[in-house]
Amino acid sequence: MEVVTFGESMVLFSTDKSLPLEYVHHFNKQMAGAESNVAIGLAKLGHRVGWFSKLGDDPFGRYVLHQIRGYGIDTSRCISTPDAPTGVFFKEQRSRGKTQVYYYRHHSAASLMKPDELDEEYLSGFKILHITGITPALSSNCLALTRKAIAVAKERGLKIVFDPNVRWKLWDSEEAARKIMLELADSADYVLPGLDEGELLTGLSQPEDIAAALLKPGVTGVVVKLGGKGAYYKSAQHSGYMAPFPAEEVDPVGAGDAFAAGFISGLLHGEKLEQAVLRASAMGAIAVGFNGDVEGLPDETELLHRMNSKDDYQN
Ligand code: KDG
Repeated sequence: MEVVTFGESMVLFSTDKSLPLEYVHHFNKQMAGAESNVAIGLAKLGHRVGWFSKLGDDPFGRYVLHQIRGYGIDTSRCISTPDAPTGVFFKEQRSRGKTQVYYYRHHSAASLMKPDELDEEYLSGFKILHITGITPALSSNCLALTRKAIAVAKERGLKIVFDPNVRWKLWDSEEAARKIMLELADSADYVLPGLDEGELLTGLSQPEDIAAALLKPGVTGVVVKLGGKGAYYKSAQHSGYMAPFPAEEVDPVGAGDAFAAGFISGLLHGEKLEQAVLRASAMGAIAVGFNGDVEGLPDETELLHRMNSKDDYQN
């Protein structure tokens, strides 16, 4: 197996209309969750992936599980519980490309995940552990689980890719988010912040400064995502700007997860940092062109086509 990730996946109710939710009568049911988005992105590219979580023993939990399993992702370590429901959230479309989410995930099944449920042997079978800053924000037990997964991954030689994925609605304060995010960033091999997340973590505003500050001993590479402006990457040996892929933005939610999936895929292919960022950027550009988190994620052929058709990129 290649990549393992864990976190909360929820049922997402979205709408076709650009309207405040109080005026919406019909919703589309989809499945979403940052970590499962990454898992699906990788599985669609042909990688062997495991994802685990705790789901409610309810129809939504079964729906989420069947969806993820349907992509060929190993879900054998998922736990189903009657003690809490599967989380759900609603996505409001204010205008094209501008969305707002409403969570109903407090005390959800996933927030009940705990460290002593981690199957350490299972983790040994993977090369890369992907974590996000969402899981540690769900509960103190989820934070403890994240810390344990990192410790076990390090002990067993897995590389750790950390995407801060700051979700303000889940944190009590900016300070609480910063403290935990910095701890997790310091323990990762690769850190993938957005520009605002980089600012939160370092207090700096320039991508070069943010990347330099996060490239602490033990961290191999930092990639600062700049949205429509591309990305900035830095390792001890290489650094540079990746120009953006041309993209028509329909729904930006999930683009960061697509980027992470592309980046991890690059690492698995043994690519250098710059090449992995190129792959990541192409994934992000494809993903923003579709409504929904995973619907637009490409297979390897489509991704290569997109990468090869990029006009130019600069160092
Ligand atoms: O990255 C996309 C996610 O925001 C979405 O799928 C839901 O995991 C999610 C979250 O916590 O916001």
